Amino acid sequence: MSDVHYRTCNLCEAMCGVAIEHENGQILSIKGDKNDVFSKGHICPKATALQDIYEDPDRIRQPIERTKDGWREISWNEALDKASAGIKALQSQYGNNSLGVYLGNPNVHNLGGMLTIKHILHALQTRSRFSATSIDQLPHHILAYHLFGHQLRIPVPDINRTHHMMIIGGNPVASNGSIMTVANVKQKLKDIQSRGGKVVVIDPRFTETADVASEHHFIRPGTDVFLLAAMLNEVFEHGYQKENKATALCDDLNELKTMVADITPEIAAKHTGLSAEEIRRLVREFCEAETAVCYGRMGVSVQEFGLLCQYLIMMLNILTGRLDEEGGLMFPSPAIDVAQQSGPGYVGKRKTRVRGLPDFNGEYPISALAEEMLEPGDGQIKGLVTIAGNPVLSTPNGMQLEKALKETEFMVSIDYYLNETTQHANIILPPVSALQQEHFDLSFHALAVHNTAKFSSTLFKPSASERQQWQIFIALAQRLQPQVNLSTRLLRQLTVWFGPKFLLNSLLKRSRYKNLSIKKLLKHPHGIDLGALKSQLPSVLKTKDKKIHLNIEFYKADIQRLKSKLNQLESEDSSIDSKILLIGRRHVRSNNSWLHNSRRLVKGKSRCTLMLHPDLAKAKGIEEGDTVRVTSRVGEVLIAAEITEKIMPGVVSIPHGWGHNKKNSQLGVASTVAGVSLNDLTDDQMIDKLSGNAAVNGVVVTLERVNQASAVAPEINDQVEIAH
Ligand SMILES: Nc1nc2c(c(=O)[nH]1)N[C@H]1C(S)=C(S)[C@@H](COP(=O)(O)OP(=O)(O)OC[C@H]3O[C@@H](n4cnc5c(=O)[nH]c(N)nc54)[C@H](O)[C@@H]3O)O[C@H]1N2
Ligand SMILES: Nc1nc2c(c(=O)[nH]1)N[C@H]1C(S)=C(S)[C@@H](COP(=O)(O)OP(=O)(O)OC[C@H]3O[C@@H](n4cnc5c(=O)[nH]c(N)nc54)[C@H](O)[C@@H]3O)O[C@H]1N2
Ligand code: SF4
Ligand SMILES: [Mo]
Repeated sequence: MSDVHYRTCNLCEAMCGVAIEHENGQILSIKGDKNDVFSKGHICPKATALQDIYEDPDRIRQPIERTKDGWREISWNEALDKASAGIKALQSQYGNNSLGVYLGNPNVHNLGGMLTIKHILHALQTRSRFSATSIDQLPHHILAYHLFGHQLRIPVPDINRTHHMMIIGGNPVASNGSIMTVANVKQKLKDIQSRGGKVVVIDPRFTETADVASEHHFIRPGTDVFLLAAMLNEVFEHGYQKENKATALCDDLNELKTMVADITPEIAAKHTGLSAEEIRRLVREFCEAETAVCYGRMGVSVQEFGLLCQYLIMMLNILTGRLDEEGGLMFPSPAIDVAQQSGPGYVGKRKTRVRGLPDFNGEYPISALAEEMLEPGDGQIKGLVTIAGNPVLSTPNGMQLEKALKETEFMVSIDYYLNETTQHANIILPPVSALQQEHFDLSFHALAVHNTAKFSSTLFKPSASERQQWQIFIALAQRLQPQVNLSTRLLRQLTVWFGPKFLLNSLLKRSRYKNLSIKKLLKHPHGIDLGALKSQLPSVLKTKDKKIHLNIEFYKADIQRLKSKLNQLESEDSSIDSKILLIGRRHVRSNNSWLHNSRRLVKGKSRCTLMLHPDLAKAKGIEEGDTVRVTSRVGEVLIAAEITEKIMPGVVSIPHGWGHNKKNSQLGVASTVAGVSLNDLTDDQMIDKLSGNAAVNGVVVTLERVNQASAVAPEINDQVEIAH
């Protein structure tokens, strides 16, 4: 007899409920759970990957060690002993900070890992910490810290009730939303229009989201900051400001007026590609709408003015009375308030050794990792621990990082794939896959557009020889740092005995919602509905005086940089092929770099193509399917051309996360659809100076048609020199 298991898919931020039919340890089907209180039956094609990852013969199930004769399986005890001995030896020779740590994206999707990561981070005793945050949402955290007093106090669009949504640099129909946990976003965007509202998309590509929007505007990559400043300017010009509870809690908002005074819609029009009239109309419609919200995501976060862009977006929302209002930008009320469980954050306490880039909350910008490993001298990073990350494909100038990893003296990876990054490790410690874990979305309930709570139990029990991520963390911490104070010792021991579930349960017991517990959640396998977003100012604030601090001086300082950029643009030739700008893209059947080993997801036409506009193609003599050499300051790739009007002339796009052609990976399926890595072109020196966030959108490239009709050369990465 088959059975149905209900759980939340943890592959992306959308928290879809899935119904998994299974029999005798075999999965028969994965469908959307129609009764799920949050997602109501919606899933995307990636849900099937839950099965594919679980069954993948390439997924590592036992620790492995790299030897002269290749990889060999070793026992957990041997692996953990060797990993900790290697780390200790490195640190005693070169100092604690000679060990780098990189945390990748799936860490925030792993319940046990999240509840126990402090043990391993503490035991590693290094300040050389990096993560995917600084090629992603770092601006959101800095902004939340500055304005609302905590890095995790992040308001989200009230998409369910808004009448006007302006989306700048986000493609939620493909990505399923980010810093806005929402299932079936496509329907929700249609619903806005059905209730008489409008969805405006501003993006250098006519994306899948643009396709369902009311209107779309192309924008030249990296120029959003001018558009947003001009929009604020226009708000002041026309007196569109609206007072509400949020504005009453702010410092003097009029100070913003001088900040943006010089950036008129005419100036923005010159560089963005939108006309001054369009900009004025967009502002008017936004301000006149019954409810409205402006939402900016990766496209504006990972560019040279990432933080200033996010600041201006927030100011637009605040100034026009949209913060903490229904249909505007609202704070979720999750069952577990993650902001109560962690420190508020801090900006720029330390600087990186080589380039002097600021840290945030103890993490340095990822763009600095490779140079910190390659540049000799005191404080050089000589060894690395990666946890759920693939920075060779995911971070700027991936080949430079690859070079650094080849030279590293000792490396441990906690990961279940032997991929472009982990192949450089000495020891790989593999945790179990998603279906073998319990799940509760600590991170994404807190960013959700509707308040719910759901606990998923384990579908397949791990075998005696497999380990949960948290078990690896604790076991490694015990070896690295056996002498700890009594409370840490106790906490480690209790976690070993009861699993991190007891921690979750105690957090639920302290929830703002009464009578919550794992036991209660287990009785509701489709989740518990906790209601729509509610207005929460000022109690939601974590600032000491319960006020919103604009920190205007910090952001004003960046206006000088904006003006230099403006001068630079003024002096540039604006013909279509004089300065070609590269951007990324996401596809609904993919997830960063690590779902390409699922045959069901990668089948069909290659998706790793160079998108370019017919006018640009013509100017460069490129035809559909031609192999094109794309060159940036740091590298080059050969890739097939896909000519489409759905991209702005003068802009090209390559999806990130491909490039599975490295010799020593063990990715049977992915290696047959290798593609090339976008991050072999993105530049580690191109950052948002204000935040330290990577700037991977708007990279200057040149194109050259290669006179061979065949597809991408298989080992291209090995032939390319890194230019410095
Ligand atoms: N050019 C460009 N680069 C980008 C982006 C972009 O838009 N453009 N996007 C950026 C963004 S938003 C992100 S978040 C980063 C992602 O950057 P990373 O997190 O470094 O890369 P991923 O591809 O997500 O790799 C995840 C790794 O975790 C492993 N893994 C999966 N699940 C688990 C688990 O439960 N436990 C453990 N231990 N390992 C697991 C996988 O095998 C894989 O090796 O990439 C960034 N890179
Ligand atoms: N299918 C799928 N889903 C995913 C992921 C995935 O890899 N695949 N990754 C997950 C992760 S880790 C994250 S962080 C989220 C990201 O979620 P999103 O931010 O929604 O994802 P992107 O597709 O990167 O959207 C960025 C958009 O910005 C546009 N853009 C690029 N440069 C600029 C610019 O200069 N200005 C403007 N205005 N727009 C620009 C791009 O064309 C693109 O449409 O997605 C998550 N979901
Ligand atoms: S959108 Fe797809 S990958 Fe994301 S949670 Fe839903 S089913 Fe999973
Ligand atoms: Mo991300």
